[in-house]
Amino acid sequence: MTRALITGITGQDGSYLAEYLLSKGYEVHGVIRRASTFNTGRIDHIYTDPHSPGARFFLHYGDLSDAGQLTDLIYNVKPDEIYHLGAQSHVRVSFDTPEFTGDITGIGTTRLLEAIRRSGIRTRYYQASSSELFGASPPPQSETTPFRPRSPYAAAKLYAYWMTVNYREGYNLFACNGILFNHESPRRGETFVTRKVTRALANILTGKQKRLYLGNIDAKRDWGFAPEYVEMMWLMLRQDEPDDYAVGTGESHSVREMVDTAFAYAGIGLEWKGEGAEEKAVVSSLARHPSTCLKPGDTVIEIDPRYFRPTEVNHLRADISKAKERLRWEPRVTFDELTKTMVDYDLRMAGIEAPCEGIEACRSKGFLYTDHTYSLYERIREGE
Ligand code: NAP
Ligand code: G4F
Repeated sequence: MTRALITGITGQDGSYLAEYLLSKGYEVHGVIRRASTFNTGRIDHIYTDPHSPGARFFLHYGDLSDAGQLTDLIYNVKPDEIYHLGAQSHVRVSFDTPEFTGDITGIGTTRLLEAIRRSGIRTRYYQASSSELFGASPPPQSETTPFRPRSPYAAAKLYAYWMTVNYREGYNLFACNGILFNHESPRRGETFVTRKVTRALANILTGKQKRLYLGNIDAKRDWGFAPEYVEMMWLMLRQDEPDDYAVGTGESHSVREMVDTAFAYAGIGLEWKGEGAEEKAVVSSLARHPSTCLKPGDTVIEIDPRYFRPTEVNHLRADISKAKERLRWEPRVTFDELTKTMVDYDLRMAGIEAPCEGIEACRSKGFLYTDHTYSLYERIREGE
């Protein structure tokens, strides 16, 4: 049985990857951090008692700041594949915590690579690199585009990228960098912009929230569907030779377009008024949800400069020619379907009937190993 170790298993990607690998018959080990509150909401539904016969899912306490524990873990588990997804992954937060981000996102990678080298095990290694590396380089961005990082997070990921290449070249480690563009899902962290929008939309419809405050709504991103991207991580480790791949959809949209698409799907037309930090969106029409909390003319979105970044990445759009050619990969879920799926789940989570066009689209495209369950969501659905 193939054995995988995942850092960051409690995160968006880690949780989907764990489900995906379990569906392929893997034994999956995950590193979790001790926290004073539960941080396993994304993986509770796949947890099994390690004592039960045939258990294939195991969690271990550890932290990317703790080299000794990482070395012990790797030596004891002896994974065939390691997926290093753990990181302080929030770009805006990295400006507030640059040193911590460098330690965990940057040096944490070296601790793990060293743990592999010192334990002497043979393994395949996936590094969660990021399109943030491209920073100020204009789109489309590919594996050969110069890296021009624009945040402490991106600088830390740049260091981790090159350490991965160095361990591949210096120690013959089968190590791949997946340079992944933004990918989202109903499990996306609540403070990343897409999820912030879809959650706020549901809250506005139920009257729990009056307004959504955003930063730079003209920034453009290449947004894909997270479950597709974890399949790519696995695929990279299946190749004869280790290499680095850019993974995205090849399409980009602004934050403003994402907001318009999400609100329109929930039946709310928006009109944008004003400019810069004074810009706001007011309700221009209400269709599907006759919400008692909203009426035409209501302001639902405002700009809060607190969310601006000292240095912004204006436009990311992937050139995925290499992944297409070498990995025979084509993205399946469109921006429209992704947005609808996220809205569907957040509406349902808020107890509102959802159109379910997004959920149906994902089902029809074969993501059958997951239903995006959050244990919290399950409890709500079952009325507990
Ligand atoms: P995420 O949801 O923020 O998950 C991050 C994971 O890292 C969580 O499990 C978190 O644990 C863990 N972690 C944080 N600090 C840690 C520490 N000190 N020690 C051990 N674990 C720690 O991120 P994601 O969206 O799944 O992304 C996965 C990886 O891909 C990250 O490295 C991210 O930077 C990278 N990436 C993401 C995207 C994207 O668009 N999603 C694109 C390119 C690259 P807790 O749950 O305990 O906080
Ligand atoms: O959703 P975001 O916070 O994602 P960002 O900064 O692109 O980073 C994500 O994708 C990277 C891959 O390119 C990953 F490496 C990284 O770990 C993370 O997953 O912001 C997207 C855009 C930015 O331009 C931001 O300035 O949305 C803009 N934005 C506008 N208003 C906002 C907001 N972002 C957030 N988080 N919150 C806002 O209110």
